[in-house]
Amino acid sequence: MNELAIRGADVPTLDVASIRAEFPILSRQVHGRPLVYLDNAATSQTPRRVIEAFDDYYGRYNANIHRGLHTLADEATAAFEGTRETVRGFLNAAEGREIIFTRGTTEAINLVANAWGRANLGAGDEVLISRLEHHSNIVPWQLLARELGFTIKVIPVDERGVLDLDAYRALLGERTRLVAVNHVSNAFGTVNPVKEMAALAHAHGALILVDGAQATPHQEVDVRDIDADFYAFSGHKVYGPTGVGVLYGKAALLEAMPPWQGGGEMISTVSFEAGTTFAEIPHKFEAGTPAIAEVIALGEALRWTTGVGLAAIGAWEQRLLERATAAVSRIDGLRILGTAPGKAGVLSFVVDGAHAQDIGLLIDQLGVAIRTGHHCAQPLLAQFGVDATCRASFAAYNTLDEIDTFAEALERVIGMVR
Ligand code: 7TS
Repeated sequence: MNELAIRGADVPTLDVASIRAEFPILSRQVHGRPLVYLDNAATSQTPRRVIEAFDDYYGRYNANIHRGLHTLADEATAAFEGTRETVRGFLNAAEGREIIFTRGTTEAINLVANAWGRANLGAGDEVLISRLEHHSNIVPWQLLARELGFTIKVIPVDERGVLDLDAYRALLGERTRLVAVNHVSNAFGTVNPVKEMAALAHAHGALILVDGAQATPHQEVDVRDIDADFYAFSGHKVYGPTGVGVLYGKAALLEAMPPWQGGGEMISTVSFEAGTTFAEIPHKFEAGTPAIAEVIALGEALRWTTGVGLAAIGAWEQRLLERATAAVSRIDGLRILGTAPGKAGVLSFVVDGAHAQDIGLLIDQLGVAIRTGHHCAQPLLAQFGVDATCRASFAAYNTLDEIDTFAEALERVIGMVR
């Protein structure tokens, strides 16, 4: 088991063998071989206690929240609101009411665009995004810009996939209203200096929205230290369920924003004569019955993640990344895309004479799950002259043996398609 335990300078040990035992899916076979799951940036797997949270909820206390004066409703409400407190702690937000549950990162960004954006953006204004963005932090701004007439400016990246901070400084100006950037790039793994970027945005009177979908699974996040105005992440990338995510927003900003979706739970009073008044935050932004079981299970996932420790998880993933990088670098004609110093556990690459899609399909036959395609980052891939890459991405439960299996399988597959 020595190989499976790491001990960094002040990083606690990660016992990967016992972590693996908590994930039922990791013992399944694919095409007759043990599953090697390296598509964690798309969706991570869920430990048993997250899966059991669904059983517990539907088997014991399924009820709509915030509205019933009966035992089941009280229990469901307490578990749901308990998760809000878990998320507050996870992000080190100042108050629970700054945590809004959404369907995921995508919906969180659309919420900011539609609620804050519609109230604050117009012709002559500028929104800065980066070339590293996932489509979910590009398209909502494009849709809104078409309607409201503001301009989108793009922070460039260099050949390593590192944001050009001098260009960022030059793009910031008195017209800049918002900077919307990811914390960690899903396609390349680049970790962006969001704290520094936030300070620069604020110095120009602009707000900053940080897309944390790829950061929260790999490192501790402190929204107050970053001084993020908005911060978004998805449950299913951080050992939790699909269909749930979070928007953090500073209380004063959320309070000043109009609601986005209307419906039950987000009102104070509704009257045909006097009109409608809205609930306080966070409920103003949580119209309708939310994904109650998913939110409760997300709480389990975040407690599991912090229990293991994000510093240890991040350090282990660096070991996996180093091993994988060394192994694939030996392959003739293979080019790694995204070589930012200190990048997260994401390995994107292309291979001369072998299309990414073919590699992905064939390596799946050997039980290895990687991602192939544009990773919803077409503007980034276009700069590098490719329309698809293969991407292996790592999680706490991956082993060094799995990395070796992946590298051997990759060599075999490339030999087949060339
Ligand atoms: N932002 C980033 C940085 C992402 O990586 C993703 C999903 C999203 C936003 C959207 O998250 P969602 O949960 O709302 O869909 N990224 C990926 C990926 O890399 N492969 O599949 C989904």
